Amino acid sequence: MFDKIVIANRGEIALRILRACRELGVKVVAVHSEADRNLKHVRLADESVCIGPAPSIDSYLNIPAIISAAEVTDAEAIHPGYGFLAENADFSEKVKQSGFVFIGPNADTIRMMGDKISAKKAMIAAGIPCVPGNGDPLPDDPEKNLKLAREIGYPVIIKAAGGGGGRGMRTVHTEAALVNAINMTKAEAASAFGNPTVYMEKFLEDPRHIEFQVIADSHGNAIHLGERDCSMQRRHQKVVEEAPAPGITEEQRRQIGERCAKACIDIGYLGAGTFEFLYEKGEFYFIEMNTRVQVEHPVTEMVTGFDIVKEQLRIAAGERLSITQDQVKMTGHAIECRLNAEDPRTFMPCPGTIEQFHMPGGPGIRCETHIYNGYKVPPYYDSMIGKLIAHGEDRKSAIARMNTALSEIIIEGIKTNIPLQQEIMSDSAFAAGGQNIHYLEKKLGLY
Ligand code: MV4
Repeated sequence: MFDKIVIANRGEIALRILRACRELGVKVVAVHSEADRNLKHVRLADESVCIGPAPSIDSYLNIPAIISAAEVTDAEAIHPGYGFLAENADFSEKVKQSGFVFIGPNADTIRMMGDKISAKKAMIAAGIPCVPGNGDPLPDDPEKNLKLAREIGYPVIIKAAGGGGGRGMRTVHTEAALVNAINMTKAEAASAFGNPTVYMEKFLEDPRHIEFQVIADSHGNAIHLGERDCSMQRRHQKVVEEAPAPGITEEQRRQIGERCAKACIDIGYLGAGTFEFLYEKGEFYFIEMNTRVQVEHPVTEMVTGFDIVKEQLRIAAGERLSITQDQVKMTGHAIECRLNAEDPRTFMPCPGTIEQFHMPGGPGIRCETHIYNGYKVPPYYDSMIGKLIAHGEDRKSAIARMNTALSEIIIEGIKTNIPLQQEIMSDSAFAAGGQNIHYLEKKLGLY
């Protein structure tokens, strides 16, 4: 195991990684911006290094500053968390070239999954079911594109190879709109991602978002940890996640999960990862792979009892996976509510000082947050200030525990989305389970 690592992130995930390090006896270097001197994990870390001014571009995205911090503190590895540089192939590469271990997949894998066309090609080759559409770059030939769309059948969706996470895509419902839509998406992709390449898929109108957690070691072993349902989202920001996904059978879980694990072995995947699928009419369709630990990883941890972050560290240190697939057992149900510093109705970010904070508790409750009494939520970063996770013997009891925790938690001084989360937890359609990706926005009256 490593003697010392750098945590190249902030907020709740930096604290989560620090706790995993503590359990493994690994010393922690916290790197932080000028605005983040009082972050909880910075106070708890063995050492800390200020890497630049508040704006992320000058600090958490400053590759030379982060690598220098690893050098001056004599650390061995760098954990990128999620967001910031976590899926930046150049960062992974530079970390390695500088003689440190990047806690995540290698640069080639990150690059392959960052390009949605090469990711889809790899998945088709690995036998993962994909959305109808060949995944080839669209040619500059309107007739060929009209023919392809006719074969797929309308509606279709045009997606940028450099996009992902909801960026760089456009749906097309009629033949008359196709050629212009392709040109528009290409122009936007060229300016946003520096890559005009686009591809075409069947547009699924009523899907759920279901993702499989995988983890692979450097000895050719890979396992899956089941799936999460992340369909409760607004503008591509997840709001509630849960595991397992309502209505998914043991057989579906085993079949898709094992294919994901096998795909990891085929592509030489290393570390934790997520296969994102759209799920419609009983079928799974791959859309993207995330090459990082995700915000919602705790729901998987709660139902499997498996520590994903500790395993990331072990694997990066060259150890074998600590369990085999048949040791993965799922117990009960877990739900996560993201807690954001924002207006619950307008969704405007709401930074400021936490005047009062009381953490909820009780059986099956886990609260992942870095906030404390007097902590000042800075305006420079994502508005998520924590996550509340409830585990119960079944979905109903997980919801009941979440409702209890939401009514118990006290966060004063800033506005939060807790009222919204209470509304979702009391929603009859949510209680039924299995709503699609449009449900929350429709409930909120966005469309
Ligand atoms: C789609 C789709 C429907 N059909 N692809 C949005 C984010 C990116 N990961 C892929 N996305 C979608 N791809 C096909 N062929 C609908 C979405 C989509 C979506 C997917 C997951 C979660 C929320 C979403 C919200 C709007 C659209």
